[in-house]
Amino acid sequence: MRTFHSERHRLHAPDAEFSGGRWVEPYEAPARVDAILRRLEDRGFAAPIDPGPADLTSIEAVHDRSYLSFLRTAHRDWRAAGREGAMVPAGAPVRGMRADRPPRSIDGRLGHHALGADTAITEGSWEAALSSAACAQAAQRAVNGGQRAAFALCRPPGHHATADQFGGYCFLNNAAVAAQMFAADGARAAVLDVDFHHGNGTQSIFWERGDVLTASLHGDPLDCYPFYSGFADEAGAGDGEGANLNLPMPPGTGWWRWSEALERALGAIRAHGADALVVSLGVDAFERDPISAFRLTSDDFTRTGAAVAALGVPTVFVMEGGYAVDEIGLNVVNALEGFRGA
Ligand code: Q9C
Ligand code: ZN
Repeated sequence: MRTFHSERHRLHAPDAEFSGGRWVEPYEAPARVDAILRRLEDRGFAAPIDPGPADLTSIEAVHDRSYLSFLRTAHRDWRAAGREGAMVPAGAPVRGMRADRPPRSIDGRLGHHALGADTAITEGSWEAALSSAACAQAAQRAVNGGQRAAFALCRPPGHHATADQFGGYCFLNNAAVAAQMFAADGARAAVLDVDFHHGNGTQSIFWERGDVLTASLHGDPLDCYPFYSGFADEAGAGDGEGANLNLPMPPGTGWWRWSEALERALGAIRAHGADALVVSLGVDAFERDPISAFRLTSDDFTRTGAAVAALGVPTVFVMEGGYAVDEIGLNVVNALEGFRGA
């Protein structure tokens, strides 16, 4: 299986994350990728391929122009306003306020496009986000060209990013970009999101589209980030009505409950008639993930890969979350090998 990776992900590496009332080492850090690369090599995967520059066409098809131009110059505008360091929003247009009037001020624009304060924008964040999307694009092209599957080692991740908002460590929705490329080629695409957190960005991007099915397995939003999205009654709207499936599960969920939900999602993907699949491959459902609450074992990721392979649909794996750095490589490679071996 070809894997795509860009060293430019290192351009996004904030010093700290505000979490639980204090500044901590960011959970979403370059070491995650180093660990995955090491394990891919150990297990005999071919050397990862650099994707080259990103193509803006499919990125502009899933994100607003105004959001992309905000991201492109955000840190420069911040510096021009006399600020230093990373950009973290101090406010946002919450209930009762105006989200329909994009501000001129950089502080205002920052809040306007933010999902929360967990994701800092640094000088290199835009370049890193582009390189991440480029990995998803290159993997999609490989599969579109006849490969059974490909792995995009995306960092930063993408599935929380909406058409016009960043957060949950995400800037550009890499999985949505890949799915959009399949759809633009006339495929019936599906996105299966197995990251511990609800794929709110992917859901919202395809909310009114019936051509791309979105299905997500995740921690119940009553207990888990992103809290305000991911409930079972969110089914899509308009042409997209019935083309979104949320499978929230309680903290403590292990393989038995989780695999049942996986089978439901796979059933929906079959019923959709999908002929192209994008897997948002987060491995934070792992039992020792530091910010998540499910109990999948490393072997459960092998089983997951095998279950996905049984669909028999050309598949792009897109890296999302997973914060147990000591085991992230094992869990990712297990999923890919489970798929390959099935
Ligand atoms: N400081 C992904 O897995 N909440 N994003 C952090 C701990 C945000 C996770 C709480 C979690 C975002 C791609
Ligand atoms: Zn996650």
